[in-house]
Amino acid sequence: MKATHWALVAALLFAVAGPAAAAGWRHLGDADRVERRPDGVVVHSGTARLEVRVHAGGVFRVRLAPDGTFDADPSWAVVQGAEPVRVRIDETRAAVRVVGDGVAAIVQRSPLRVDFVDGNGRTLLADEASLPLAWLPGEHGTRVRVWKSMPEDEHYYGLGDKAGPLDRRGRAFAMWNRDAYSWQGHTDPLYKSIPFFIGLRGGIAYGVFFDNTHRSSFDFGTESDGVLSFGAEGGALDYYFIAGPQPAQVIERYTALTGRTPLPPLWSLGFQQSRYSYNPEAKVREIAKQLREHRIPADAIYLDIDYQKGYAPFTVDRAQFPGFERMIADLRGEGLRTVLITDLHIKHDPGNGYAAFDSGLRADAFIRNPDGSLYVGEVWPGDAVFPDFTLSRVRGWWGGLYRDFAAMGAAGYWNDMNEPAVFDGPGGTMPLDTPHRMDDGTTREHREIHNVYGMLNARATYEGLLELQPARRPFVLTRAAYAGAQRYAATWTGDNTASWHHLAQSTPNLLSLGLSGMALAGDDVGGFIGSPPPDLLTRWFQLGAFNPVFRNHAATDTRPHEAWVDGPQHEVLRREAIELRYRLMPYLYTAAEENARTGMPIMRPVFLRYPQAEAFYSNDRDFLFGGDLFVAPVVDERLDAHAVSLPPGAWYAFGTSQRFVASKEPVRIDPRPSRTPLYARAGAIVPMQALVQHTGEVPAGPLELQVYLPEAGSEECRGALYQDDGETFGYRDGKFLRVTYACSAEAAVASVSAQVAHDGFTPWWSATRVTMFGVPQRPSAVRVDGRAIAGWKHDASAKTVTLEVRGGVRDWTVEVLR
Ligand code: MIG
Repeated sequence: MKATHWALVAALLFAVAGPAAAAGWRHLGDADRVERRPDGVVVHSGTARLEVRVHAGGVFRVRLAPDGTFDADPSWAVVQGAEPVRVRIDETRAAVRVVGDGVAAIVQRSPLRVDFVDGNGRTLLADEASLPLAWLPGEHGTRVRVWKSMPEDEHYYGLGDKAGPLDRRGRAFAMWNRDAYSWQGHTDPLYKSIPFFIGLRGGIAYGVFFDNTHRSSFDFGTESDGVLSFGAEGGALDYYFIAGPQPAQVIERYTALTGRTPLPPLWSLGFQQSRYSYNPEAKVREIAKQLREHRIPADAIYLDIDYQKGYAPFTVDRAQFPGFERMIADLRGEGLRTVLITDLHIKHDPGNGYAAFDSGLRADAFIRNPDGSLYVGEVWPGDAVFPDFTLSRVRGWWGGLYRDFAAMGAAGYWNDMNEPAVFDGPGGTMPLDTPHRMDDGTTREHREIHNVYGMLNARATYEGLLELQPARRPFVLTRAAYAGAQRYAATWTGDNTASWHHLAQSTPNLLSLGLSGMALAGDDVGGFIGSPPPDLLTRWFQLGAFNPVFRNHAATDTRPHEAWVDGPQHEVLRREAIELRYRLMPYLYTAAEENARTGMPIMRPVFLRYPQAEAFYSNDRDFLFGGDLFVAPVVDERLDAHAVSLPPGAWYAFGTSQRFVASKEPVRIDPRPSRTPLYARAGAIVPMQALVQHTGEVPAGPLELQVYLPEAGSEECRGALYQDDGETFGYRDGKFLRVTYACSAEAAVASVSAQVAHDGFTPWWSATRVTMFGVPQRPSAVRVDGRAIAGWKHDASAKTVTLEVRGGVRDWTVEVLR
């Protein structure tokens, strides 16, 4: 090693280890002994033990036990059991190599530390040699921390919905669920704790999941140049290293580990109208009527806290909502589902016949203080009590609270305030020493359960609904989350603000949630806090139309936010944005099914599909919607030409034959477009449908396929379609339809074909209308399944061929002879 390098190490030791050591941190020393296991090694170092095991293909688990005993702590997040993987262990004087599935963990003996290396010998992630793993015993548990070297050209993504740029490099973050009302770009922490990040360098990715529910922190180079670290205030040092090499594989493995989002009900992908609050009943009915009169397609209306009596969850203020059940049924008749807020804080209201409180008290469902008395905190209802969601029997009790609302026909539920937010509690939550009871009879302090509490609330809701309505896919919207919450709920980014800054912030937050396993996410379209000027609100609708959850919401005391409030010019643009989303529903639903099956997010950063495209590593504005559409939204108020850099390859302006090839020069769109700039990949096959006013309406007409022809023999051309009843779990018994599409463009013939991969559901259509983009010359003939057909159309100026393939579900091939 060069002398300068040693100087650097010394400086680092002084900068980081120095003060850390002074504060009493104990770092791992040398390895004394290595024990082999079928799936890895356990290494002894003094009293400490370090375990490095292969958990599943490409996934290593690293655990440290400072005192030599590993806690049998079951994880709240991990659902994947350790898989049998063939592991090879080689020992040398300096190191032990654990090789599983092409990736190696190299356990260096002096000092004891772990490096992860890929099959090509490239180091993916290495403990900082001068700073081995460390722990610091304290009054409330032992702090733990890991330091890793941080290559200069590495980028970091994930950690859930953190504010600020998508690339986390150069910043530090805490994990502590917090009611972050009016959060801004620099605010941290926010509502969720997802201690998972992705490292990306030169197109090669890996992931780290630090499975620790205590307050934790991640530092990407602020504490010390060239060093990243993560650790927690207590609990185990227990993390997973997840190999790629593609970022998509990292996500697939992370979501195999922590679970995937079950297929959502189709209606939840429609446009959702909300406000704090729509009350009384007449107001709700009025909004429903307006949606339909203005022909704003919509699938859901939310009732916020004011429908309840005295803000007591699971009650209805009958003075304001005399015909609550009838209202829900009438809305449903209009194709609008009702989503009810059901906060977890149960009003402390003894002796008044309040069922949620009385039954909870009887069931001993509420959290108690260390002295055994009920823990009471102030929230919306005034004095409130809090379910002990760590107990499975309490989750069961909570789930039963939905019985009446489910019977009334409510379609979805909104779990807000579940960080938990407590107005008069220390730090806005409950005291850290409040005990939570566990199924095994032990208790855990709030400091350990806090970050997972909201997820357990969502879990209780989801599982309860499944129990009540086993054939229905539940829809739950949660504000707080821990890793794995995607198994139970969709989410949103909390109380954002009606500003251009927040419009721009929406995309990195939602992309990050998608990278972190929570793909079903949206933000409050229009901004929650404050009143957006008309053009901001219009832009927000135009962006929100490409968010997985598309919900317009606003706080009390703000001006109305609905699509029609700013006159016909704005209404037209907002309606157009919503209509395009509905026309794209087959494509969107197919992307949602892919997410449920593989974890691949619906909204994707460009680097997810094009890992080598470094120009997009720090692009916070543009993204892919599904696999094949590129969205370059307008997120600032300036009127300048809109510059768009396209992802690699060739792209079409959506719905046209106008083709662009990505180059270093951005495409400039001038004058400023009235729609969101949208592009389809050359080689995309996009399934669409006729416009409907809600997802329950049967589209009139054929399935529509937009085929964007690639250059002869160049880009891959394919598409997919997934359909089912949109509502039940029938798909688990094979009641779904899957069609794959392929196309090719040769000099003499352009062809597109459909192949039915699974035929278990009969969709609405009895024909497919194919529109091929990029056909300048009038074809000499068009054939379907080898036979020439009539009735096709060529539009010379649009450079399209349109034709219809008769019949519902079947394989077919279309050939367009040039
Ligand atoms: O403290 O239920 O983020 O969406 O409208 C405010 C009222 C409580 C916060 C949520 C917001 C919701 C509001 N809630």
